[in-house]
Amino acid sequence: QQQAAPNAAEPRAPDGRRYLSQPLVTEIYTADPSAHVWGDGKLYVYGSHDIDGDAQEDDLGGHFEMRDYRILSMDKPGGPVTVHPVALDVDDVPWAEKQMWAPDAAYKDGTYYLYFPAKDRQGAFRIGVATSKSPVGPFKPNPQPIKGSFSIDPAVFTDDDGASYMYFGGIWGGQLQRNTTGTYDANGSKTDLEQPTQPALAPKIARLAPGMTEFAETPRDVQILDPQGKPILGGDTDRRFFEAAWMHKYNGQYYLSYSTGDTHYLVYATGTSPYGPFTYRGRILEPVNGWTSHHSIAQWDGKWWLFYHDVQLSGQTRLRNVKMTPLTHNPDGTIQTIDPFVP
Ligand code: FUB
Repeated sequence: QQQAAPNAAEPRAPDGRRYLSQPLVTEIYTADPSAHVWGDGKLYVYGSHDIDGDAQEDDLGGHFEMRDYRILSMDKPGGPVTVHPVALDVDDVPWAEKQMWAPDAAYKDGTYYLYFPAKDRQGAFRIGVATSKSPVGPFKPNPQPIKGSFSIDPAVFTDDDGASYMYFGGIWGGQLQRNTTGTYDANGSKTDLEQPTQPALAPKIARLAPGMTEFAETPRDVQILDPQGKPILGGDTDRRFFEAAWMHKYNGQYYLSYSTGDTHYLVYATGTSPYGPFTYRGRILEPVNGWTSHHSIAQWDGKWWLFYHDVQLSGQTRLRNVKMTPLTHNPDGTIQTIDPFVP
């Protein structure tokens, strides 16, 4: 069989590999896509709006200097993508100083909620909430961060019974390791617990109060176990939680997925309750072109999709672009691992 001639214009990764999918938009840099389908059947992506700042790259993500949010929407898979105007700017958030990182959104009773992490003036990440009557904003922020919130990467999951839960947290620049006592410790470890043979730091979960703007309970740890039922350890960097928690429900099972950060995998663990415990099952996405990997999983138009990002457009860690690709659950409940490149 004859091979198609390679297309010189086709974008390739620096090592020559061809990309599995193309950026959803090219006019702005976008990352950390949290995808949702609300009542109108369109798909909305609530993500980070990456910008090119002055900060040097460092291990704590100081080079992610985002200041606002732009929401994307699509009417149908493969159709045109609309980039909506600024939905929320850091200058409109009284408590926030900088670094508007990965957000998420929820809908309840005619109101859309945007949840977002940002650093306060003490340099501590907190999680804020803003509301709008439109899925694309503009959003009006509450004057204070959510009481009891800390760290980054909020992901809000609403269960079939209407209860909503926020998963959140991230180590290293996400500061989970600096929030182990209930108070932010600016002098705490830069990375993690620094105890590789002890259970790794866990993502957090808190049920949201009916008004969706406060925690209904003190955040608790989400336990992630290996298939033998033992906690995943801090030194198990191919499987331990780093950041980017996401929850989806499939066939009555709860799927917690997350990024392993410095080993660059998106992985998942399953359980029978939104609180866990969750058992590690495998990888969803192999490493992309770029340091960070952050995703969401949503059902749309009768199919399941993975939303993720890489740095195809810029080649720079700080300037990412979101993508989407079909995701498949196997009959035994496992997820087929996706390679972000084609052979
Ligand atoms: O976009 C800034 C940070 O990078 C996110 O909060 C992390 O999940 C990582 O993608």
